[in-house]
Amino acid sequence: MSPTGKPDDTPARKAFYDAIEPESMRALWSVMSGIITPEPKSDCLAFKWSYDSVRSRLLEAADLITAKEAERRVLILENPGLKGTSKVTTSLYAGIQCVMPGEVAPAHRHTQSALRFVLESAGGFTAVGGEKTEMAFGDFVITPNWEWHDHGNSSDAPIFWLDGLDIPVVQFLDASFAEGLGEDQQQITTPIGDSIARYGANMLPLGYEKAAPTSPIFNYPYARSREALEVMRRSDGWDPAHGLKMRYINPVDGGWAMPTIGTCLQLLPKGFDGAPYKSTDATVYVGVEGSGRAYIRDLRVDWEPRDVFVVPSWHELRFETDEDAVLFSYSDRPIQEKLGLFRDHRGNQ
Ligand code: GTQ
Repeated sequence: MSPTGKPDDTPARKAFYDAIEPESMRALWSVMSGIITPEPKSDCLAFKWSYDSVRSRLLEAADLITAKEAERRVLILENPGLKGTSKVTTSLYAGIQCVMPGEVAPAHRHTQSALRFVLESAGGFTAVGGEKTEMAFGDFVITPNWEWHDHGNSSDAPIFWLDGLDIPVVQFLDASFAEGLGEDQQQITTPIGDSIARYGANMLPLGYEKAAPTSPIFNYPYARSREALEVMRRSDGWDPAHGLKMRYINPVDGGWAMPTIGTCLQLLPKGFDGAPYKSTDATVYVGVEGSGRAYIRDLRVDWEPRDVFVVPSWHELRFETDEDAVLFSYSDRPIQEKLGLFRDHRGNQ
């Protein structure tokens, strides 16, 4: 097999392709080089969304529709190379959600898994599976698939967060189910803070056995994650490409916190001049603190807090900073690892 070449389309061959097309057949040799590529090839483009623009568009949207009528008032961050697909990468979805003071986003559930990364919140909350959690800046909150969830805002300022979902994966597998509860808010059956106390204190209830593919912790508070990075920076152990990069784990088995989406928090120190790196998992980044530059193949992205940018599969990426900076990121790496597909590469070429 020639990984790059494709046999010529002679007139007789073309006539043959046309003849078999109505019979629902296609000649493999006429398409093979496009479907089995020597390296990842994607329509997904490197791109950045400035938070200020998305935020002001969301406030415009708030004059047009309530969170309740919309069910979720979200502006999808649609990759410019994947127009009309509601995808940020080939496998993942991103959106920014806004809940105005006093509003609720009514309870529903679906087979898609969701993460929230909180961008602005003085009193936002979400309820998942009978437990409520407050949402504060930088918190990473999980909605496991098929769990009831509703969101609300009891403060006097709008709240905003980044939604990351595996919508394209579920769509690809034709496995989407969804239903509304018929009530704005689900019943709360568990005290606030129960999950993190039970599963997030480096202990587990004796005899606890893994019951679901998703972490039983559903809010990983920023204060704790950030503190870990701050203490770790005092010693060596910086990665030449990633700075200090930590992955959020499921405490039950040490695996990724979500079965389909891998999430990380990383600290890039002031003056970081990162080594080039590429991997097969297209990744969505969001600025948390500080600012920096990402060089993604030929594109330079200058990011600030709350800006979102996407790095497509197998695109060389390099970071530079002039001040301390923190980034949150997510990708489909858990799926690729389970399937033995994940690859990465350091250095040029
Ligand atoms: O908050 O439940 O961005 O169901 C897309 C679909 C958010 C949500 C999204 C959803 C949600």
